[in-house]
Amino acid sequence: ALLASVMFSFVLRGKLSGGGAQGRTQTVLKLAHCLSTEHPVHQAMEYMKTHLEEISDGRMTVDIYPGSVLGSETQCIEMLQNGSLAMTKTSAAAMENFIPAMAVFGLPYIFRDADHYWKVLNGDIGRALLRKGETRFLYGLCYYDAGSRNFYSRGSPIRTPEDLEGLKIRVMNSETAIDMVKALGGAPTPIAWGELYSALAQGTVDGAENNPPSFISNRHYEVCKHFSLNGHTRIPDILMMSTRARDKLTPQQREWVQQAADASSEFQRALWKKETVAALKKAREEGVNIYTVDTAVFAARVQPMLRQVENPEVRELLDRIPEVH
Ligand code: EAX
Repeated sequence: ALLASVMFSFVLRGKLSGGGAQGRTQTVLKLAHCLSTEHPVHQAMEYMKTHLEEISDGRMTVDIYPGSVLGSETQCIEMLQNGSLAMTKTSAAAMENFIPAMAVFGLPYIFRDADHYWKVLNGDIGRALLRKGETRFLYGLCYYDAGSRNFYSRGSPIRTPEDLEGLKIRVMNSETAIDMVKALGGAPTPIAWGELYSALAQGTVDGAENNPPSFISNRHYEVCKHFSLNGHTRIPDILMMSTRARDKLTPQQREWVQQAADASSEFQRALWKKETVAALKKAREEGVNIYTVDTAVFAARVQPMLRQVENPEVRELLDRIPEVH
């Protein structure tokens, strides 16, 4: 035990004298987002922070403000644009208001499975989309898995599109999400993520749609006891940086940030699978009924919506995505 503690203090001292920010300025990047600290995407951003401190030898760090404390998803994106915030995590859905081509991710049933989705994200299409916001002060660093989204509800289950008839369903701040819920027969209601728990509790909406980890980490299972595995969309999360903040960094610092982001994306992708399984287990333990449904019936209902896409960039992506193998 003595030897162990001597070795421990040696390692600790070695670290402190070598690392830390002693005697030199430390660059601190401010990152705000809407998720709870239990969410796997928050954990990925914590990982990114630690990794950045390590590879920069303490010269850079990130201050994370979770839980919508600095504003909604859309407000955070706007803060990136005016330079008052360095980074945010946003859903690609909220990004369609800033980068129209991002709307492609909000279209239902366009990916064959998680593997196809990641091939698109990590391939030419995904990489080009991350670069598209630069003229609007938005620099995409990496994607995080946000799984597939599913309907959940308070009163009665949603097992077919007919069950959505007359139900008010919370959607993200996205025209595509609004159109999709309409196409399926529901009444879409945009509400910020941070306000959704109380909207569900008070019955302002009858249900919502999301992935299992989000359903669990914001405790929506306390109110909604029906969760359908209909998997209508796979909309990634994006770690976004303000070009105004990025322009102030040295090339070396930019590289560290990118490296830390890439490492966190890889970390998160593995964590996500585990957390999705754990979230569904937790939901069952909390008395939530989980339904396997005929997804083909949902997919059939949204085909007209897919045919009606007008944006030429989105149309082109819609044609290219099935070709990715
Ligand atoms: O993951 O607002 C939403 O539904 C988003 O998915 C949010 O970032 C939680």
